[in-house]
Amino acid sequence: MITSLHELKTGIDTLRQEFESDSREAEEKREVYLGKNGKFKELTNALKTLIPESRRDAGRMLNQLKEWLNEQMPTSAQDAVRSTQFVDPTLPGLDLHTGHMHPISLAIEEITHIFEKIGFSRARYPEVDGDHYVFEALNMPPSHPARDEWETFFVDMPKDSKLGEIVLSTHTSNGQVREMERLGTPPIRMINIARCYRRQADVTHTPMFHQFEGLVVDKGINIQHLKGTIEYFAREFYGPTAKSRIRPFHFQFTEPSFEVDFSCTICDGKGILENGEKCRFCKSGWHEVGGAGMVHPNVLLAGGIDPEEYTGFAFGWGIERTYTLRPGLHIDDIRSFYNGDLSLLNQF
Ligand code: FA5
Repeated sequence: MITSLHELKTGIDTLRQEFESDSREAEEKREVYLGKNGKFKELTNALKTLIPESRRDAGRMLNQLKEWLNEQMPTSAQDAVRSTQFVDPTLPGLDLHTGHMHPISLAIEEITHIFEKIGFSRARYPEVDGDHYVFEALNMPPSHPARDEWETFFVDMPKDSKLGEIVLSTHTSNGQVREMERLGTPPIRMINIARCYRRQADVTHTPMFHQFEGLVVDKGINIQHLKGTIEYFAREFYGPTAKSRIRPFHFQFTEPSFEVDFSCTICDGKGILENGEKCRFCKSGWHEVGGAGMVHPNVLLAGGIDPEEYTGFAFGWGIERTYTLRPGLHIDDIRSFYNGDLSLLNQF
């Protein structure tokens, strides 16, 4: 029991010496010296046992001791910085894994932007549409054999008096006559990007896929405008060395019609790699991406436009297919776009 200031001073000095030679970890030391039943608490009992006149000085001495003890025992954060294991608090934190938009959404944004730069406007038309816009207005009357090529999903519901049978649109060309009807008079410069559906599934086909459809109608539009637009897209999307070509083909709604190819980005359109081997990605130097052609006069008529006065071109390409040709991407199976395959998604 402490009964004089002298005894208290001796107790304080002893505690300091003991503390200085104590090799315990800071946390443990804090508990032993400043804890609820710690050594400092023991000394404070003197405040009860000293005569009242000495208590003021005793309080001052004990406060000084407490301050000193606190200085000797840093908080754990300071402790970490001072510890032998160096921590640099200015380093950037751990990179959090963040997601991003789906590649198809990114492509839609990019493709829209590319065409907007040359005066096209994005249009959107129903993906559940009628036979009228998907086939009939596109110069494919009922029972026409050309309809067989579009492996169509029919919706099990009554026919619509104007639209006919309801189908899941097989291509974005259903927007052609809709856009002509919407605008009435040319000029028309539409880019229609939408989901399409066909009864197909393999490494290059999915039952649901995306197309982007260009339609330009005005006075004096010819094949050179079509070819120039295709070249422009190839260079914007694949890079300045990309080339394009058109090959004769047949679609009911364009005349003449073409298939559109872009040069292979692996072998630069040569079909042969630098080491002399045949390019296994393309085999011939080219990849087909979709169709194109000059709008058939019957389609202009269906849209209420006089084919004697106006001409137009149209093209329709698959987004998934267009992506598989992009340099730096490895997409062996386009079904991976839709089954959550991270090896594909992480490439974007
Ligand atoms: C058409 O769909 C025409 N409407 C294109 C067109 C538009 C021609 C305007 C003339 C004028 P095609 O059936 O070839 O054409 O399809 C075009 C592209 O869509 C294909 O080259 C391919 O890239 C993509 N495509 C078609 N079916 C699928 C599918 N099941 N899965 C993924 N992509 C597909």
